[in-house]
Amino acid sequence: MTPTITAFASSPDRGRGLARDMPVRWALEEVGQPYEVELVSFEAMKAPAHRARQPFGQIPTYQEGDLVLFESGAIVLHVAGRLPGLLPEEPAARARAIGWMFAALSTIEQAILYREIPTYTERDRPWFEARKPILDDQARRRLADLSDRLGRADWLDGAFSAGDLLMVQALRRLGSSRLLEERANLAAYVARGEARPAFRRAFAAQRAAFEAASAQRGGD
Ligand code: GTB
Repeated sequence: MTPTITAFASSPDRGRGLARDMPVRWALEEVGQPYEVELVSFEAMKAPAHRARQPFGQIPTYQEGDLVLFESGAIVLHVAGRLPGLLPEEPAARARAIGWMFAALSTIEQAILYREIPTYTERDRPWFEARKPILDDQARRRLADLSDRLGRADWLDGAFSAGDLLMVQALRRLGSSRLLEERANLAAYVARGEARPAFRRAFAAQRAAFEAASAQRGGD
């Protein structure tokens, strides 16, 4: 059965592959699983029909027969568990790869988002300029630890895994920020992930969806 995922009809990231359908698309491409995409508007996302599959009114979701899943990490884990390519067979290595998935989402991405979100929500507040370097340093500490662990390796624990997929995607949120530039091995790690054919296919697909939506609106 071909799974269907949901993604933004018109992504606010303007096709930069930062929305959370991107790791799901990437995982599906890595394991060679064809998929369909249902594009949803902001309005449709908040409607009861979509909330029945995603309680928070967000994308992405994943439907495969009777199975309906939300949370991009859970979806990537499900995809990685169904088909080979993203998790090692050996039980201990598999458990460690899953550990890296959680580290990506709850340790690294969390620090990146703590730093990023106030730039949207608190920019005009009197404390913002004083708080910014504190948030930068918190993220920097996490990145330094990750950089030390990665060292000169290509991937976090042997072969490329779902842990690397989510970690690279989390680091992509930093864009071309100096925080990534400061850690050359992490910048190279992200570039290695982005060079994977599966990443490129996923990226092209979400970019095409954004461009089609933008052309429909008359370009912007
Ligand atoms: N924990 C959930 C998951 O991982 O699936 C989080 C899902 C989520 O945050 N979805 C966002 C959403 O639907 C889109 S991806 N937001 C609409 C809403 O909450 O009303 C987050 C996102 C949005 C925009 C950018 N961007 O513009 O760069 C990047 C990431």
